[in-house]
Amino acid sequence: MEIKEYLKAQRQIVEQALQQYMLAAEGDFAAHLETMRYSLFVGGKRVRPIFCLAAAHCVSDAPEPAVDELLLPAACALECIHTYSLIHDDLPAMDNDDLRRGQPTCHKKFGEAEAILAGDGLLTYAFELISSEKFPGPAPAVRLRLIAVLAQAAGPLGMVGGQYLDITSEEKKIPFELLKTIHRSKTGALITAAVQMGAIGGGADAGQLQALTEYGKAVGLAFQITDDLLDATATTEQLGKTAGSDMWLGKATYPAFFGVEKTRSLALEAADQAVAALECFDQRAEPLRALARYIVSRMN
Ligand code: GRG
Repeated sequence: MEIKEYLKAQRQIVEQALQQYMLAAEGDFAAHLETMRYSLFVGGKRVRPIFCLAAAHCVSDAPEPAVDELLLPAACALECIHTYSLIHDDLPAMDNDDLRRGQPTCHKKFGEAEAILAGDGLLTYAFELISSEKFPGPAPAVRLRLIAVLAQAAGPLGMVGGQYLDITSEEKKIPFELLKTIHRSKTGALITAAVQMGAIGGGADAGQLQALTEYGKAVGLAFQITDDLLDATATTEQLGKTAGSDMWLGKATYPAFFGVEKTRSLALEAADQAVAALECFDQRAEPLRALARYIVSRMN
């Protein structure tokens, strides 16, 4: 299957699950729930849930629909946490952006306090999705491992810590090592967690989990290098978010360190490393291989 068709099909599965598992905007909290739903359903590539399911398919012997049934709430949890991070990242106190996923950002649409709470709601609901027996999921011990992996990746030594380093490094000349730490934690940690959660949920053995972790780290880096590149080279229309914002905010990026051409080759190198980490897998890893190549060739 072509990667474009594969992505379309997987996105549909994720979209349907998000509709199924996300709280409806009704009752006493309807207005608050609507702010969460707005940012979640306004668009998005759904890359993290897709990585999660693809990693599970790569190691599990069960038919794909059965694997999906069990892991979709966890995959949706990843998208909830990612969406929360975008809402908070766009706030005036952070990157102060008006546009996200081609539409007004959550605080532009609903107000700042409402947007902060939309993020908080999505972050917290993510853990309900994985832990509550209301939702399908693997055995309790496996759920616990998924929760630990996700919490660690999203928390102070992962995405939130990376955001802190990013925000406090603006307008500063930082060493390349620090830029790598920022990319690894701010963006890479959640993508690596998505792959690891799929692997764990799909029943990976220790060797498979190790290989998929290497893949996740490399693909996470490739993703953020490409994000840096697109910010510097694509248009606001193509991105659905303000282009060139890294430069305006005085952020350290790969293009700022290496220029556009070298950055492009570093992104490809990271994608190659991701593919190389999958050497021990058979054709069931083909979607993961194609995803690694896709994320460095994407246009948004
Ligand atoms: C806790 C107050 C508070 C704030 C935290 C954690 C955080 C704010 C921000 C996370 C950092 C962040 C937004 C990193 C950027 C990662 C990235 C490359 C986002 C774009 O992801 P895509 O391209 O977006 O997958 P779509 O819209 O397709 O889902």
